[in-house]
Amino acid sequence: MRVMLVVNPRKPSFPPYLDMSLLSLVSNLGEHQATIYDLFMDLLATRRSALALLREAIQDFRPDLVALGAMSYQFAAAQRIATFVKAAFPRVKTVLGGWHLTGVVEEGLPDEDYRAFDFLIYGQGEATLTELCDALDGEGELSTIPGLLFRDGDRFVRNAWRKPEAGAVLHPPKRDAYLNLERMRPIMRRYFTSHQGEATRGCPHACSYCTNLVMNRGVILRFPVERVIEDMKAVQRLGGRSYIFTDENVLEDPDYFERLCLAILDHKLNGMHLMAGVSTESVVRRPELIPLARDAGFLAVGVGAESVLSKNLVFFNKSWSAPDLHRRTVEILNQAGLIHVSFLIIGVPEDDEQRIRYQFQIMQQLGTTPFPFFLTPLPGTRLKRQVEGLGLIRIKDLSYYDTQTAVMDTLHLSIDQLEAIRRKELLRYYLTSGFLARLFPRGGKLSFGLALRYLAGYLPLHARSLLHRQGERSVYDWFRW
Ligand code: B12
Ligand code: SF4
Repeated sequence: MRVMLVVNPRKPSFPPYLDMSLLSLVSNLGEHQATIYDLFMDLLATRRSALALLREAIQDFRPDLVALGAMSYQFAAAQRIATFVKAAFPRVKTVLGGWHLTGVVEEGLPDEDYRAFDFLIYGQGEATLTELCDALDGEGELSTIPGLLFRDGDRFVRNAWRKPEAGAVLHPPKRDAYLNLERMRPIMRRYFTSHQGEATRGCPHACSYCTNLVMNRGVILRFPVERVIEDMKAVQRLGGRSYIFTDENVLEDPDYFERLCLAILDHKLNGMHLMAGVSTESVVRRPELIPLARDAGFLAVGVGAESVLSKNLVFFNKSWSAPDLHRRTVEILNQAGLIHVSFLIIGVPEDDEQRIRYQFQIMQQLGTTPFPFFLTPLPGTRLKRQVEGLGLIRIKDLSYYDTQTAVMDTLHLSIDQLEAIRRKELLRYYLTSGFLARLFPRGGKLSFGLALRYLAGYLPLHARSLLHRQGERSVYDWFRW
């Protein structure tokens, strides 16, 4: 079977990311001939229209199956690509997988919005996609493949859930498995291009707004440290400099993380720029790991704080990450001279202007950069079930469910007011916090170039937050169809 995995071209932010999900899928397809077509990178490299590029790629590779993934805000783009593929190449089968679909399946059977797809895969996809390809080659039955939905006439039949396995053995990412590798090379080598990698997958928590629970079901997969090291070297060989861990919390297992950092130092890979997400509780548990992480090349981390109000954390089912742990986390990170942002979710039903402003101010006083998201009822989450009955959801079009657009009123504020408050608070923060000075921490080893890289990555997102007006399609739709 010839499989072409197409990168969803609807992406919000600079710098460009090389998606981890498709890399893992393409690397575990066994004997099947598979490639990734990074449509996003080709749009960057060529400035041509998306559908013309896609047509060319399909004519070039001649796939039997085109595979697409999508977050909720990207679903319409995946749908559009699949519709195009079915119309222009009727012989080619289409399959959709990923976070959005997994959330939708959690809520019931997908409806006619999915008619451009022949197959749907929910949950982690490596084994299911391989078994689907085997079955299409005549080896095995569709009805016995866990994690698959297949068509019976107009409707989908859903097979049983495929339980993620903590001990699953997955092949390391094939970093060169791109159809458009040559065109991508110059972009891959750029300072700001983020190559993604995995050390662990999964999270033991169940925050109400997060899709992780439906995807990974609390199962945690840890890859051997040597595998991570080999993968970092592969990225280096491609000329990559920035490596982002997609782990939900790279510090989840402190002993494992310590071994990883020591191995990075041992193999002299600490010249790469590493980034990761961390939880407050894990930073505070083993503070001595933070200077070690810095020495190993970790440049910036995102802290999963979400709020400085205990009441909000209870609402998020996240009281294990108490405000005090966040305060201590910021101290530890600042002492080590690591760049960090603290994620902040605003738009909780009880939020009024005062509560939101208070949270921005506290974060500023603590010495961290608030990185705000709007509370978004993503499909399959407990949050969606919680808020549906409250009548607060104003925007139903999922293309806006990017967490940077307010889609839900609070009991006291409309979505327009929420957007206006975020703009005001972000502006106030940038003008009064000494943000730029903090990019060059005393005793830290950051150069101006690195600071610029960091800014290049994060400022457009904030700029979008500042400039965005309700109803505008924003930077996501810059490419031509
Ligand atoms: C790393 C990460 C990022 C990175 C990189 C994103 C990227 N495009 O690669 C950054 C920081 C940039 C990011 C940003 C955003 N993210 Co994010 N991110 C994650 C995170 C933590 C891990 C994703 C990952 O790469 N995991 C490792 C890979 C190997 O696993 P995987 O992605 O789950 O892929 C498996 C399955 O999903 C499935 N699968 C996926 N695609 C496909 C396709 C096919 C054909 C098949 C068969 C299967 C399949 O099989 C894969 C292998 O098992 C997830 C949380 C999570 N646990 O999934 C959130 C998550 C994906 N992000 C989310 C969101 C909303 C965003 C943002 C919109 C806003 C935000 N929260 O920051 C932006 C959008 C950015 C963008 N570029 O599109 C949501 C998506 C939920 C939804 N229903 O839409 C998630 C699930 C977190 C959450 N809040 O619940 N994100
Ligand atoms: S938000 Fe973070 S800590 Fe909470 S369930 Fe999702 S990945 Fe885990």
